Amino acid sequence: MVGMEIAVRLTNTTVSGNTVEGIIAWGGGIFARNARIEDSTVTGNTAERAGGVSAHELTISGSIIAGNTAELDYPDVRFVGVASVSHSLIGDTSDMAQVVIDAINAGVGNLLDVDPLLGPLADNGGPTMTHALLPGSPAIDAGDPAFVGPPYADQRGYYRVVDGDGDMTARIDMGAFEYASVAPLPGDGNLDHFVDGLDYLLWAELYEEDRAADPPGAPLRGDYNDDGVVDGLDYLVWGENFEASITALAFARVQAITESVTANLHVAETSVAADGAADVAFVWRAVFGQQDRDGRDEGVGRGRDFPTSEPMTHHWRRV
Ligand SMILES: [Ca+2]
Ligand SMILES: [Ca+2]
Ligand SMILES: [Ca+2]
Repeated sequence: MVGMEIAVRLTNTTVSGNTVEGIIAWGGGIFARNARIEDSTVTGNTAERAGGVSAHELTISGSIIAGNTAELDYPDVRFVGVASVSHSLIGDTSDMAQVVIDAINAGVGNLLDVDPLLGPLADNGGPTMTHALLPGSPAIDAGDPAFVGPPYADQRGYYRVVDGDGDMTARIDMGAFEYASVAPLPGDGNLDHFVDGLDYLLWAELYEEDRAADPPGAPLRGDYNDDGVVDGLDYLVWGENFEASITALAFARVQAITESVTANLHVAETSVAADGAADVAFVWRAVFGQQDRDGRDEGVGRGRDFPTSEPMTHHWRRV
């Protein structure tokens, strides 16, 4: 078993359907000495103890840890030592000491012992499967109200800070999935809802970028026609969509459509590979420079965080 000295950092990631078995099988979803879970969803994992997450030092922000199961105790979360929890939902605090629960309650914006109303693991758009937030989920618009990004997209690559409850105020959701969001406008490489000169600069910077060098599933900004390379065809897409924008009102219309079709989402495969293959979850993060709407460009760049985790006894599902 590997794990006690490992640090894991997840951003915009779903950890779903993992199982660990055995006498010291702790942490069905995540088992680490130091775990940092940001804007992520951990659900449907199983272990003897601590079905969702087991860690010594634990930081959870903007995340959902719910719907995990344990044979003995701590269905969702167990930690020893330091924990910081903010703007997150923990579905079942059973077996956690009252002093710990009190400390989490004293944190900012947490929801304890409530059902996040997650859909099944499914293709909800984007390159990877996610658990959608269902209409009425308490996680909708329940993230940090001050959050503006990065990340600027949810796990699917859809716009991140979106008004999900119709109050005309855009606010990030808890978890890896942004409710009522949409795929980016073609040409909107920096995900600011406008197709403008900044997106041209991004395309120019990434021109001839080789997608094969990127981690699987990572969106390639600048690839505006989604054919895997950044070339002159993407410039044409940018030009065709120049000055397009998407507004909060557009999102409100999308929300209404989303609610009418949610019941038709198909149930996707949720089992983990039986061969025990330990695919390491990758974490990508596109980081762009700050710009303002007056057109002043303060720089455009990008980078990615790669996992600090190594294959463990867990069956990591790349999500
Ligand atoms: Ca939202
Ligand atoms: Ca843009
Ligand atoms: Ca392209």
